[in-house]
Amino acid sequence: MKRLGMGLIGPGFVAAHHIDAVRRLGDVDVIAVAGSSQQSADKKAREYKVDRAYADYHAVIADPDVDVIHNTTPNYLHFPVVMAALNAGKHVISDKPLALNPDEARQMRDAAVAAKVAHAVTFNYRGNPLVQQARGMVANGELGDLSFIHGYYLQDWMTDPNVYSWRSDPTKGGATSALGDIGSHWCDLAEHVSGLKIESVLAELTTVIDVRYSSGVSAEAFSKGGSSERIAVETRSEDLGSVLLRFESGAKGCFSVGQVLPGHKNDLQLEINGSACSLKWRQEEQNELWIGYHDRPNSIMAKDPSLVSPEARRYTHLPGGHQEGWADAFFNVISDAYKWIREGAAPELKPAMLPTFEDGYRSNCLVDAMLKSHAAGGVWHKVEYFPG
Ligand code: SOE
Repeated sequence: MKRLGMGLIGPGFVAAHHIDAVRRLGDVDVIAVAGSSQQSADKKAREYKVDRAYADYHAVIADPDVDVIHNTTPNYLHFPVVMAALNAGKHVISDKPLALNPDEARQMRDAAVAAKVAHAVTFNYRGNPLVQQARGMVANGELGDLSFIHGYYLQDWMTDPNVYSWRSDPTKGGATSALGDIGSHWCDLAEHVSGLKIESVLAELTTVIDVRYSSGVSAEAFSKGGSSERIAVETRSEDLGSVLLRFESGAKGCFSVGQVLPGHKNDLQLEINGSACSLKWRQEEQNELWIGYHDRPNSIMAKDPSLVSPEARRYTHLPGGHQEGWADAFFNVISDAYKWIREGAAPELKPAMLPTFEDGYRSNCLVDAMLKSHAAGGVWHKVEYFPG
């Protein structure tokens, strides 16, 4: 079997996990990385043990040994990088949010479909076996009619005002912070697991820390603020927010996001209540799925290949009691993307779990509706989305 070549553009926090995941596949070579300068690219190439380092992302895209581009750049570069890769006929795996706004994301979706290549967005929480177990249970009708879909995604790594990165800079991160960075994951998961689409939203957003102190160097996610000399920068994008949801089926929902909530590290929770039972999955305890009943004791399903459905089983890698984690779920998404590539990337062959640019575009539409709802004073706003 021909080995595939991978090229990575934008080596930040998550880049190492893209590289680990493709190396774990065993039949993909990490050919090259591109950074913002030759110096940073060389440094990352040494760190990741990659032979080729480029200062210009066009060079990775043009490299004939690269079949698949992984885009891990700051948000404002997603559009030019991904469009250049698609124009060159390369398969693309991009970080979320797919784009700065729905218009860009729609163009990226359309270009990917026209290029007939594989396209994926790293909504990586889908890759967890118990998320797929929950999705299967809902799809099989085991929950009955769904009434309420709710939860949160809370973090604390931006609590320190000395944490300043491109995410807080609207020219680089976009108009949104918490919603785009982590609310996008929650909404994707809620729609993916429930099988229902959010029809309209009502958002209340806040910027808790409205002045941050920049050292001039963009901080990686989860890095500490540090103590070098800094300049004050006003931040306008939300670091806290709550959103009410109406689903197309009539089901209701709500979720909160926050990046400045001490003690919450990567605290994503999704709960779905149906007429027959409820399900709850929490990222920080991802090897357990809570099942709630009205007329018998509640139970916990462990991530155990001998207990989960066959569809979920293929995303487990270890026997019951052997904890799997964030990187394993991330690997599952990358693995499905390469499976799709190997099989020719025809739309009908896409693995059901794999999030694509269609999902990335949809996510941009959801966040945009939330921003508009808040800007209008917290009123219901219909999601504007044009399926491909
Ligand atoms: C930072 O908030 C971040 O790294 C996100 O960008 C990721 O998508 C999420 O999985 C973990 O947190």
